[in-house]
Amino acid sequence: MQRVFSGIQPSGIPTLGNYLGAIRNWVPMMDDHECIYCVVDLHAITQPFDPKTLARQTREMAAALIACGVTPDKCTLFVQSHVHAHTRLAWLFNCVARIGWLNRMTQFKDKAGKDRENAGAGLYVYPNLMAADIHAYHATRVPVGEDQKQHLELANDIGEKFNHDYGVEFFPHIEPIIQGVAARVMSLRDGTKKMSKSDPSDQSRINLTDDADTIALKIRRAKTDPEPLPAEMAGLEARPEARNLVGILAAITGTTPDAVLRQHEGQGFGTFKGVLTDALVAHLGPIQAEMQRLLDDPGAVDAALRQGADKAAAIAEPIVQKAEALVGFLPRA
Ligand code: AQP
Repeated sequence: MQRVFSGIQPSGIPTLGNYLGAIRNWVPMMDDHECIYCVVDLHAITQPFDPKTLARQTREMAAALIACGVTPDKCTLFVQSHVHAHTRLAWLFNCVARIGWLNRMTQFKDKAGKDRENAGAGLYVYPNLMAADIHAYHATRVPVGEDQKQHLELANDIGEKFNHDYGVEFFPHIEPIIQGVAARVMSLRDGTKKMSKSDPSDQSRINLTDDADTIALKIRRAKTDPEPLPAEMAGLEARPEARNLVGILAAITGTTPDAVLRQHEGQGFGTFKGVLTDALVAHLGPIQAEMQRLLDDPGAVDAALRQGADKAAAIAEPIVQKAEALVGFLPRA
């Protein structure tokens, strides 16, 4: 069975984008892969964050994952900072990766913005930590969006250079499991920008915890255009906001965008947004109820995460100790 690693940052309440693009796909993968799923709090502090809310957000993210069906019994679910193997291997990788490789990473350029000199060093070496997350488990399959492909290539470059430098075949090649473009959910305020949990505008996204009234309001206010819906997706090429709402309804109801259009052809957005709201409320309601039930007993969530961290460390410790031995460190007596 192939070993999968995937992570999600506790940088806010998970959005509909995180759910449709990542979390929902994690569930069926547990049937035929050995899955290691991680709430990556070390990554979350590479961008501005609030130390007062980080722990709560981390637990909430874990509860959201479990509520969406990422059952701790069927996978290894844990918090990144609870397993020290990640940072130890990341340090080795800081010394393996070349500055020139990191300079090519487009996500750093996007996230650092114009004031690059002032960006945190953690944001710069983020891809090395991501490489460590995966290689610490000898994971060979990683579900990623298009935007993360470059980081995965870097993880392979790092693994290969380590193997070459130390004359071993130690870190395996990682294959991406690419999620389709349709899995990319866009902002409700700007159809060219992805929906993001850290977007300053709460109106730009559906949070998994939004109640029915909030969902209805956000969808009602979602940017659209006055044209009716066409018969086929080709007719939505220049209408990114409309395309996004059609894509969301298709994803949430388990059909294709073209099938949605066949059913709603000629409709204006007043009617269509009502249908979309009802579908979202029906789909997210049970997830929210389960998440609330879990958060009413935070001790149980924390206990599940502790067990997950024990399981994760049992896999990662021997691998990272071996890497440290290859580097030549004196073992602790
Ligand atoms: N809008 C999206 N559509 C589809 N998939 C998405 N993902 C994120 N946004 C969308 C997927 O969610 C997973 C976890 O992402 P992450 O938390 O590691 O960071 P991110 O990709 O940067 O997500 P956010 O929500 O935009 O977080 P912030 O605001 O903290 O940067 C990934 O698999 C991602 O592809």
